[in-house]
Amino acid sequence: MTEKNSASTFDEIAKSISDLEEIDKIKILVKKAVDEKATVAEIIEKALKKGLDDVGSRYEKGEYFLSELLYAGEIMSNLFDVLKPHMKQEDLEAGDTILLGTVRGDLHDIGKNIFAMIAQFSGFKIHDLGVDVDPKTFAEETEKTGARIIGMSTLLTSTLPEVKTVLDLLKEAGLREKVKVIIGGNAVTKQFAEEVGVDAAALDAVEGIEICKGWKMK
Ligand code: B12
Repeated sequence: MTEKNSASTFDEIAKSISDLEEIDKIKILVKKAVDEKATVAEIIEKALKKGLDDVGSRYEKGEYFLSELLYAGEIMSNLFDVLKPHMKQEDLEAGDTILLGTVRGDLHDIGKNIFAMIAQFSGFKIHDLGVDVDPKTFAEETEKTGARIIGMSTLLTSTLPEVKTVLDLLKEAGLREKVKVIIGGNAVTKQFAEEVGVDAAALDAVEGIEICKGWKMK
C-alpha cells in the first residue's frame, strides 16, 4: 500500500474519532491502517492523537461535554487492544525502570499509557503509579524500585506546579541527582521544563522514548 493510502486512512480514523463514531467502526479503520503497513507509532501520532485533539477543541467550543470526553477515552482503550499485538518489540533485554504516573489532581491517563506501552516495547520496565499520584509516592517509589527515570504526565495547566513539588521532594530525599526526570502531556512545554528544572520534556511519546533511550546508553 502506498503512503498516500495510509495518509487518507489516518484522516478517516481521526475524523471518526472526532465525530465519536461507533467503536467497532473505528477499530476496522485502525486494522486497515495496520494492513497498509503503517507503524503503531504513526497510527497513534497521525490519527488517534489528531482525532482526540479535535475532540478537545470541540469540547472547548462547547460542542461536546464531559460525557463525550469519557467516550473518547473509551475509544482509545479499545484501540490500544487492537494495536498492542502489532507493536514491534525492539529490544528484549531488561532495560532501565521508568517510574511513571500522572501528577496529583490529574486523571488523564491515555497519553501516559501510550508512552508506557511504547516504552515497554522498547525494552524498558515500567512501574506505573497510575493517575492522581501523590508527590510523596513518586519519591518513595523511586527508592523502593531503584528506578533511574521518572516520567510524569500532566494535561491540566492547573496541575503543572505538581511537577515542582515532586522535584522538591526528590531533592529533600537526596534522590534528585540519581534520576532523570521527563515530563509529557498536553500542558507541558519545553520552556516550562527548563524553568522548573526537569531533565527533559517530550511533546509526544515517541520523542519521549528517544530521549529515554539516550539516557539508557549512558
Ligand atoms: C479524554 C480527555 C479527558 C478524559 C480523560 C480520560 C482518560 N482516561 O485519560 C476525562 C473525561 C476524564 C477528562 C476530564 C477532564 N478534562 Co480532559 N481531555 C481529554 C482530551 C479530549 C484528550 C486527552 C488525551 O488523551 N489526548 C491524547 C493523548 C494521546 O495525548 P497526550 O495526553 O497529550 O499524550 C501524548 C503526549 O503528550 C505524550 N505524553 C503524555 N504523557 C506523557 C508522559 C511522559 C513521561 C512522556 C514522556 C510523554 C507523555 O505522549 C502521548 C502520545 O504522544 C483532552 C484534549 C486534548 N487535546 O488533549 C482534554 C483536556 C486535557 N481536558 C481538559 C479539561 C479541562 C478536563 C476537565 C477539567 C473537564 C471538567 N470540567 O471536569 C476534567 C479534569 C479531570 C481531572 N481532574 O483530570 C482540558 C485541559 C485544559 C487545560 N489546559 O488545563 C483539555 C485540553 C480539553 C480542552 N481543550 O479544554 N478529559
